[in-house]
Formats: sequence, C-alpha cells, structure tokens
Amino acid sequence: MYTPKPEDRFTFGLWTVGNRGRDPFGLETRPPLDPVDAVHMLAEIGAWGVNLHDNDLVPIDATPAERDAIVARFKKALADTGLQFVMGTVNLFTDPVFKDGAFTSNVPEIRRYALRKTIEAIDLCHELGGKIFVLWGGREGAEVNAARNPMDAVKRFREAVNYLCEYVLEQGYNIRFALEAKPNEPRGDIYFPSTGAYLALIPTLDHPEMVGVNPEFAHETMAGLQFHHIVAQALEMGKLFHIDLNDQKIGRFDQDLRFASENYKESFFLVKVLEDGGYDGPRHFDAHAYRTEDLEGVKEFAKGCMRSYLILKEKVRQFNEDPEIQQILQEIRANEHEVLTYNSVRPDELVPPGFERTAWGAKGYAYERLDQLLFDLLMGVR
Ligand code: GCO
Ligand code: MN
Ligand code: MN
Repeated sequence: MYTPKPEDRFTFGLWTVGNRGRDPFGLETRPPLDPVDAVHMLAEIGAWGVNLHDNDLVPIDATPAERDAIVARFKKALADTGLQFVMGTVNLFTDPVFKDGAFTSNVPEIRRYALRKTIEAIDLCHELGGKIFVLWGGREGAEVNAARNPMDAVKRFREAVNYLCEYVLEQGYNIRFALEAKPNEPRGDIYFPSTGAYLALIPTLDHPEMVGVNPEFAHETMAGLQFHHIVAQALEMGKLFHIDLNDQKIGRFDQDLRFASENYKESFFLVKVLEDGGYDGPRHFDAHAYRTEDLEGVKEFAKGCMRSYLILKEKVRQFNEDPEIQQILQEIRANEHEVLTYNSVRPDELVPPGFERTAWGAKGYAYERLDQLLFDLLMGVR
C-alpha cells in the first residue's frame, strides 16, 4: 500500500540524493554519487523521475565533446532503468561570476552570460525529454542595498524571463517555466521572497501562460508562512507547474529535511490540497539526508519521503470518508459554495429573509471536536 508506483509521480533531483553533507562549517561526509548510479538507485527504490541542474551532470567547463559523451551515458541509464527525466534547471549560484546575481547583476555581460548558460540548460532539458524548467534565483539578491535599485532587479528579472520564453517559442520546445521563491540564503535577502511575489510578477510577463510557480515547503516556512495556503492559491490559479517537497523548522536556515519529518499536520494539509485539488504534476522531493548518513541512509531518506507522502495520502482518504468528521463539515456547511455574481443576486437581495445575525454569532462551530478528531486520525488511534 505504501510502495511507490510510477503514477505517484515521485521525483528527486540529482543534487538531492547526491548531496554530500557539506555545510558552511563542515566538510563533505559522503563520497560523490555518480549521476548514473543515482538513476539506478532511484529506479530501484520506486521513484518515477529525476531532475537536474546543468552542472549536476555536465561540469561548467566541459568541452562540447565531453558534454555530449556525458549526456549520452546519462540517457543510456534512463533508457536502461525506465526512469523519466522530468525537470531541468540551471545553476546560476555556484560559480563566483554570479556572486552578485545573474539575471539581476549590475554587469550587463554577466546578465548576458547567465542567459546564455540558461539557454544551454534549456537545450539539455529538451534533449532529455523534460517539459518543466525551474528558475530559482539563488543569487538574485543583496546584502548591500545601496548597490542596486530593487526596481531595476525586478525589471531585469522580467526581461530575462521574457527572453527565455521567446527562445523556447522560437525553438518550438514543449517547455514551461516554474519560478521558485526563497526569502534568503545564500543572499542576505533574495528578490521575490515568496511565491506570492512571483504570482504577482507573472501577469506582467510577455507570455504569462508559459510561466507558473514552483513553491517549496522549506522556503515559505522559513518566512513563517503557511505552505499549503500558497500552494492552494497557485493551484486554484492554474499556476502550480511544479512543487518542491521537503520539511523545515520555522525561522531556521534552509534545512531541506526529509518530507513530513517535522510538520506532520501541515504536511497532511499539503497532501490534501494536492490530492483533493487534482494536482497532476510531479511530486518532487527537494531535500537531502542528514549529514550523519552514509549511502544506505540516503536510500532510507529517499524511501522515507515517498512512504510518508503515501501514508498522508491514505490519511486524506480516511479524513474524507470519516463519518463523524464529514458530519461536522456538513453541519458547518464547509463544502457549500454558491457562485455569487452581481447580476444573479442584487444588493437588496443579499440578505435572505429570516437571517439570524445574533443566532449565528452565538452558535458553536465544533472546531475543537473537529481538530481533535484530526489529531486522533493522524496519530492512528481512530
Ligand atoms: C535551494 C533551492 C534549490 C532549488 C534548485 C532548483 O534552496 O537550494 O531549493 O534546491 O530548488 O536549485 O533550481
Ligand atoms: Mn527547491
Ligand atoms: Mn531549498
């Protein structure tokens, strides 16, 4: 029952299972994981797909011939295992050239180089069969705010996304973009700090239909926001093109913990939004194993992400079928939705005859009972 199947659409980035446990204070605790070995491992544990940054596979200084050989070897691993390639992205943060931003850099040549690098990463994504391209502007931010007008940052970022959309259209690629927000880290502050900022940017683009969002559990939680609310908004707006699942304690550095390892209840509501809301995109785990783990531990971590998702999916089913919970929801009319338009109900018809303002104010909503029932259900005593 909790064994992952291809239709669950679970994916991992090469950088997630390949994470070597380095942190700002300590060295790597794990050896490098060859991308081909990562593909075999992911297929073995039941993942559906794999994602990558350009430089997770092809070193930044590879020659064209080296690049082609590396890509061919990777494609063979995909073909041998049946693992899907799902999402591509670009590393615009590791190389020192991007230390003060890529698309938002003050230096025009660096902005051009960032676009060129991204275009090559888009070509790679297309070549591998990927249809989603994530843009995470890790270095698009500031510590010294005197150095850049933040309005220029917005304009430059918009121009870059417009440019990339034109490229995809001209090539005839079947690729859509998903913008990923983060409040800080590695920059002191990052522009477009939350998914809501990107949802507001998208309608100002030249090709808004090609661009959606890639919200990440850890990033919104770092900012003290409730993740599943923003995911619900993106889904409702038709803009949830991709999602980064992991976990995080509030107010900390980006922890990228195993999915559902910290916030059981919020993870439940997230899975509920995705499953009840009909999200049919990939479930990508952008997380990594604790620094204490060896390769066996990395496997446990990856299996755990998928298993926890499936357990919570089963809890969602139980919640939706629980007679007592559903009875309360019916009594509070939680699932009723009347489409109210100005023409269908005129202002003087809004309040129906017999509406009891004081009675509604005095009525108990049974939310204590409802929330306790959810706790019992999640803890397995129901
Ligand atoms: C992070 C980000 C990245 C991005 C990835 C995709 O905080 O490191 O979440 O993992 O998701 O770079 O572009
Ligand atoms: Mn991410
Ligand atoms: Mn992250």
